[in-house]
Amino acid sequence: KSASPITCKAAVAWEPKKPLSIETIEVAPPKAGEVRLKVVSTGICHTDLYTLSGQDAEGKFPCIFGHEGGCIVESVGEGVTSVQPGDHVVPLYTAECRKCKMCKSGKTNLCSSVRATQGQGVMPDGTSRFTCKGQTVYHYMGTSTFSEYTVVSEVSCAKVSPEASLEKVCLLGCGIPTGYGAVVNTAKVEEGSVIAVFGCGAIGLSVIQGAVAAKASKIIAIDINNDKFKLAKEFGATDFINPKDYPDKKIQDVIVEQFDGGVDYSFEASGGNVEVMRSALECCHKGWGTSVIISVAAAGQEIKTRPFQLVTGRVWKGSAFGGVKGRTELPGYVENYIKGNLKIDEYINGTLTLEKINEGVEAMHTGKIIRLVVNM
Ligand code: AHE
Ligand code: ZN
Repeated sequence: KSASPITCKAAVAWEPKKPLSIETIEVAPPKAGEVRLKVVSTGICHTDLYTLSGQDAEGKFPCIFGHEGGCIVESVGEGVTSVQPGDHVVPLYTAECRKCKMCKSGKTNLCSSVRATQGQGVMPDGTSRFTCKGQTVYHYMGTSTFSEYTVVSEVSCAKVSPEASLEKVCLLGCGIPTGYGAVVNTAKVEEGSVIAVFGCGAIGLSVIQGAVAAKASKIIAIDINNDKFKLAKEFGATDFINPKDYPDKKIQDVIVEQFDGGVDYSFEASGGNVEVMRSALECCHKGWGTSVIISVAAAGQEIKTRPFQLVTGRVWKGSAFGGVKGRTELPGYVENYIKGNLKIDEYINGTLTLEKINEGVEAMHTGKIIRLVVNM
């Protein structure tokens, strides 16, 4: 057990809309039930950019963002038994304590053990482990992986095989399970189903992977950028629709006409566009079609449809982190990757050093990038 603070580099967000600032910070030792991690690699997700934009109702500043980490346990706090120094872990923004009402329900992955304090940017005891220039810096999503070292709760650590490269499995911290799990956990897509996915970024591609695994018969990829279809096709999408090719029609009507009354399942991975969420619901087949909302809409946004859509049997759902219970399920995702049954490398457009993280943030804004991985 380690009792001393670690001094290291981190990308600090001092205030909304400003570039991240590479700073020297102090990371306090883990308290009881906590784990200090050496971050080896981290992805950059659109949600990091969203919170940096100042639109996230839970955004706190100054803060260290990042929630797609590939990490090694550096030290553990009192009472920690499930991981030890040297273990490879993926930090979880959706913890899994296995003791709370949510975990015990068997109906959801939304563990409540640390969620309230996590949303306030602090550890469960109400304090932060990060200091910079004498100032307290907040945690983010219970993970804060844009730092060489971070502290997370034990219940937020998915221990995974050390055989897989952390530079790759970091992407299992968000994008991949979120889309894949929405298909296999939330929708429970059956063999032969016709599915549609709105948006072909990291989440949409992961929906496609999940749909291939579930043996969907048709996988319709929808995006307003034709460039996105190349990778979608490589991942297994069978049909491609660009709504811009139908300027005078609602895209849901196009899908209902072209696909025999609509799809069995649709997935909204558009990056939080509530109009797209409506289209995703309304392209579902009457009587049974189910639509799953995956992406995060800005604070204040609301969805709408005619109630008749639901009265006539369509179902509107949503899931966070693909309904994945991280400590239980992520080791299996890593095994699948090792066996060649799960794509991860294909998402990565390039790598960066922490010093260049703002270039990564800018690149994500262009929409041309699926994922960049920052190696610490
Ligand atoms: N803080 C936002 C909500 C953000 C949100 O919905 N987050 C997603 C994960 S985004 C991953 O890139 C999520 O899983 N939420 C479930 C949870 O428990 O936060 C707001 O609107 O206040
Ligand atoms: Zn994310």
